[in-house]
Amino acid sequence: MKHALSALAASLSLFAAGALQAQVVVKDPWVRATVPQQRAAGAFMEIRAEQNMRLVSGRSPVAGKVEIHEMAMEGNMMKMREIPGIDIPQGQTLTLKPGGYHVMLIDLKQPIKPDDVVPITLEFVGTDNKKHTVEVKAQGRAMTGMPGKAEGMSHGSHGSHGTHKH
Ligand SMILES: [Cu+2]
Repeated sequence: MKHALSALAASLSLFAAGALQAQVVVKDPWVRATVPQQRAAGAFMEIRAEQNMRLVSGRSPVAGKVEIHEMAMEGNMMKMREIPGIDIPQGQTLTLKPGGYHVMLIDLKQPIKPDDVVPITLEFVGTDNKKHTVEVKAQGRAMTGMPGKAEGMSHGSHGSHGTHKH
């Protein structure tokens, strides 16, 4: 009995240590506010990994599905496409931003308005093959007031994505 109790105490303190030491830290998550008829929206953020991590999937209560996308040149057009995951080396920060990697919320169940709080669950896999789940609350942001070169890359060429816009 004594052994069982000390084993329990040991596993509890291990658990506490794991919980305190975040292996992935997400900063400044936001989702582009939608325009009428738009059924998908890009989510952007900074992700810092304290150990080697791979972002592999996501989910959100506001979206039918969540994909990981990248923007890439196809011929002379900028297009986005789904990718299986993004590796983040230990100690590095991956920036998801317009014109680059992003998390795509698809089949939106409701419009996303500026200042909406959009919960997104991100799933990472570490080198130990363990899943790490991070809950973020992304803030809705309107397209206006978002200056930057990325904005100039028209997403009108998103043929395969229908009404998809970033
Ligand atoms: Cu996308």
